[in-house]
Amino acid sequence: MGNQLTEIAPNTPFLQNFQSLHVVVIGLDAAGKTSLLYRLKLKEFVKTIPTKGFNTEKIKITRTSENQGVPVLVLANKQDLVSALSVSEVEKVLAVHELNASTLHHVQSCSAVDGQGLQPGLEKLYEMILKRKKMVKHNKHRKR
Ligand SMILES: Nc1nc2c(ncn2[C@@H]2O[C@H](COP(=O)(O)OP(=O)(O)OP(=O)(O)O)[C@@H](O)[C@H]2O)c(=O)[nH]1
Ligand SMILES: [Mg+2]
Repeated sequence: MGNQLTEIAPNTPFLQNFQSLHVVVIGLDAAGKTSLLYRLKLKEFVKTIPTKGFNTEKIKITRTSENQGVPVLVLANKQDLVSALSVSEVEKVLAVHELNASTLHHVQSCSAVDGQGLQPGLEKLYEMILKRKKMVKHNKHRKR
């Protein structure tokens, strides 16, 4: 699922100056991707059906030098359920520590049902995107 962050969360004040921050949302079947998207867009929990294909045509995931090291936000969804894995368990099963040291990442607990955790998660993602942009710019200058 690919979408513009500004489209997903139009009412997020800190995103207003940005027109084209692209995010790609990936996850297991029934992880809650569509529910999270609706929660962000409509600010409510919407009953979903399994998504066939992708939510947008824009998606194109390739391993190019361009997307190496892009910031990663892991949303540990369904935290309203007692059976949900905790942040540290999710970190462990996804082997987050194996990400390249220069890949900015954050694991955020959240719930599409009540929306908890989504705002801090997006703020962290935004912060990582800005940091990454600065890192890329800095590296370009150093190579000159
Ligand atoms: N309790 C709880 N249920 C959730 C949450 N998020 C999603 N669900 C439920 O999980 C099921 C799957 O949610 P979807 O949003 O359709 O999941 P998806 O990742 O889009 O699934 P696919 O499109 O099949 O890949 C639905 O029954 C949702 O109501 C959550 O935070 N808490
Ligand atoms: Mg879906």
